[in-house]
Amino acid sequence: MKEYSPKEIEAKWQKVWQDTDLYKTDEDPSKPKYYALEQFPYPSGEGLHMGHMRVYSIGDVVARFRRMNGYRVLHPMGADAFGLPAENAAINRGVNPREWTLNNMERIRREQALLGVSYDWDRYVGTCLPDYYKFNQWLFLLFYERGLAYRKKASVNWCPSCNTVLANEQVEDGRCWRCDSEVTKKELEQWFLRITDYAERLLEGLDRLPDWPEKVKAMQRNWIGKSEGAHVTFSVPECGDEKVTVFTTRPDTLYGVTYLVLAPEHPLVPRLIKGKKEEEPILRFIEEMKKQSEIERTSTDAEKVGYPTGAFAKHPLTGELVPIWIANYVLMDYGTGAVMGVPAHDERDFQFARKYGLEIKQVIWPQDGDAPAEPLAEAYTEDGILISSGPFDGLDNRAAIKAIADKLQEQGLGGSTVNYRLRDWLISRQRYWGTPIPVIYCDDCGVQPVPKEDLPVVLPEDVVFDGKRNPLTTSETFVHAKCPSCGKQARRETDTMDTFVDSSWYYFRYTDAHNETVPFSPEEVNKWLPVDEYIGGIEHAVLHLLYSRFVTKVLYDAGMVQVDEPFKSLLTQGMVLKDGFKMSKSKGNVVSPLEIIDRFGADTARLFILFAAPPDRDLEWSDTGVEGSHRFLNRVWRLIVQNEELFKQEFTPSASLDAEGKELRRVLHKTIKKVTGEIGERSHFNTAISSIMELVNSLYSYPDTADRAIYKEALETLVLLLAPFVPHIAEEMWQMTGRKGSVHLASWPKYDESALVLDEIEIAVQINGKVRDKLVVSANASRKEVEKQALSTDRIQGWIDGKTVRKVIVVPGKLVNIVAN
Ligand code: ANZ
Ligand code: ZN
Repeated sequence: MKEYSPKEIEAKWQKVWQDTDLYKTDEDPSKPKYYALEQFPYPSGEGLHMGHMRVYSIGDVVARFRRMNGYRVLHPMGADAFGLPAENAAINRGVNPREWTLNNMERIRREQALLGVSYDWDRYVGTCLPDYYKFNQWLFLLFYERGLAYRKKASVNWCPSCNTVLANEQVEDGRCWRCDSEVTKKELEQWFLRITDYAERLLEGLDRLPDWPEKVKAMQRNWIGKSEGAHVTFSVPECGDEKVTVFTTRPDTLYGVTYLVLAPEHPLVPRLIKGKKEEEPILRFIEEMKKQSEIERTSTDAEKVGYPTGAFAKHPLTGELVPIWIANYVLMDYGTGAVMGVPAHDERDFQFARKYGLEIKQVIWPQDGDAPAEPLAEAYTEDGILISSGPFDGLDNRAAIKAIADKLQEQGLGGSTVNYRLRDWLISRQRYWGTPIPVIYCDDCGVQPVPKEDLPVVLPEDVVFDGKRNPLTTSETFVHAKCPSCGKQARRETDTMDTFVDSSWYYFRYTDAHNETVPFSPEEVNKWLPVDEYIGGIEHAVLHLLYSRFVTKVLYDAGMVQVDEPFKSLLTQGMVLKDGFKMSKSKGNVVSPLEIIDRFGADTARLFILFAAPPDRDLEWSDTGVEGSHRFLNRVWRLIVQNEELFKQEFTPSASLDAEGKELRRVLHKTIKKVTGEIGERSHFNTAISSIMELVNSLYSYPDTADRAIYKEALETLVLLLAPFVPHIAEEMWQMTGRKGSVHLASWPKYDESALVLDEIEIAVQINGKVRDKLVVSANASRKEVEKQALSTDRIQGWIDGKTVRKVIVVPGKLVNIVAN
């Protein structure tokens, strides 16, 4: 018998598929569209790991399943190819970052192909290639024209090890997302994209994404951090009535304000302390605060440290004077950088007031009645009735939130407002291996965007990589440019873009990958978007997924796309673990996909990975599991090879099947139904596979004497059901069945609901409670009929011989109990 030889058949079919362009995107407009997308890899130089293997296997099942179900499917691949590792390789090993990256891209592409994935390689997108990053620059200019790209001096996150600034989204617990170094602050002139303009729409859009994991949506909502409240404006009489505005979520507590607190970095601070005895120590304190991280400053158990400025502010409604302090727990980049202190009703303020002996004034009281005589033992943060609040006394505090905000609005002293935690997206990077920001600085004309017809601004090669400065600043040819407006000598921007800009729109580019004039044409993009299933890691829950949603909304506003949410459904795949830990070099528990493919074949590797867990759960690597998958494929293989003769024969389906034939038909249709639902509706590939395994068991135990037509049909259907999971062996077996064409273009089997109904069932026959026989009866037989049949079998006759039957109990569908003595 022909042996199952994965090496041979996998290489063979991969070549055939490539030579026949089998996975070229079907553009037939009469078919419904389906866009299946996996996050593209970063070509790091380490090749494919198990995480990749998992995500591509999942995506490939989705794409193949949809193709067989009559969809025109877009299933593209590319590489997210800019970024630091290429540049670090240049610094440490003197290699050329471009060559290094291109080699790695080639390698990962080769390794992806070994998995037998069904990509349309003609639409390949590599973000470091000038024909792609040209349009990164084009889009930057679009943002600039729309007032959504701007430059400002800001205190930004600086990673001393990566030698570059980071976006807020790239700082995790005060550390660099890439290298884990502690992030510090630096004052720099930087480019930002105005994502905050879209805060509300980014929130609202989440409500229209029922097929996204709740967890990811919650993380995005939390990141955007919407908070409803009010602005309240105090004035400082001793500083020429200078205004200080605070943001509060509790304007109802306004009459309880006993002091103001400014962030140490607040611009008013130097003027408040000028020439006072407080100036010296406060300036020292401010310097110290600059070194503390945001986390240290704001966590509730962190020590609250403050200084009085010696200045006073006037309360907007009472006209009372309250002292102005500065303190570590107020951050400059949240709200207005200033807070009104209400110690009676805010825990942090309470601690602060206790520590520094500031007045605590209660203005909300749980009951309708007299004001409290006792001082508060802790902050009262519940709802209640207003007291000591002038004209608002007796008002329910919820109503007072609005009433007081309205009053402030009326008097021009503030009013209701919404605040977001989200900050604008800082995209400048002081690094070489990225998209140059297309801007020129002219002494006479100022900031000049590079005209679109001059794109791309190409990365120069005459640069020095010494790890001490941005290499772009060392290129004479790059830095000197002509002003696009007046033609005089000018200076080119040397910052490059955050690589998350590159990946925020690549899924649009796939729809029109070779367009040379625009990033993509509306016509092509609208044929495919939104992405129907996007598969990737949870680590991008906020970063990539938030940026992509933002960019999509801007392109929607610019009329370039018809969707304002790019990813209809999101599948975040779990991790691959070994011995309970995430596979990683440092843990030394890495299993290489290529080794597994080499030993068992890609089909076994795919089957194992898809069978071991549902896609969104963590998966525990198991050598015995891999061997089990391999044995299963061998078992299927033998089944098909054994029947090669059968496939040459034609059968006319018989009008009435024998009992075994009927049962096989039932199992077959049950399997089709199960597999179809598990792939198409729930993405539970593991349970789909286990029901295919049961079908294989039924085929093995099917008697030679039973109906052949249904047996042959079941074998062929088995091959179809396996095709999305194990594409090579399925293709080979499909040819053995004598069918023409590729199994991957064949139609997915349909199930017949009426075949699922059991028409015969097996029941037990007991005598005095002990099982003595089994009986096959028609599923809709009456009690009387069942009783009659049970009493008439030879075995039962033997058991009751010489006894008197006292009673017969029939439990429909289960058993018959005969009482006899
Ligand atoms: C007075 C007040 C009274 C407050 C009260 C709360 C309770 P979220 O929900 O996070 O938006 N706050 C405002 N700006 C701040 C800053 N830059 N740094 C630190 N704290 C700041 O919280 C808003 C509340 O956090 C605001 O409402 C303000 O304190 C404080 F009984 O104002 B509240
Ligand atoms: Zn100029």
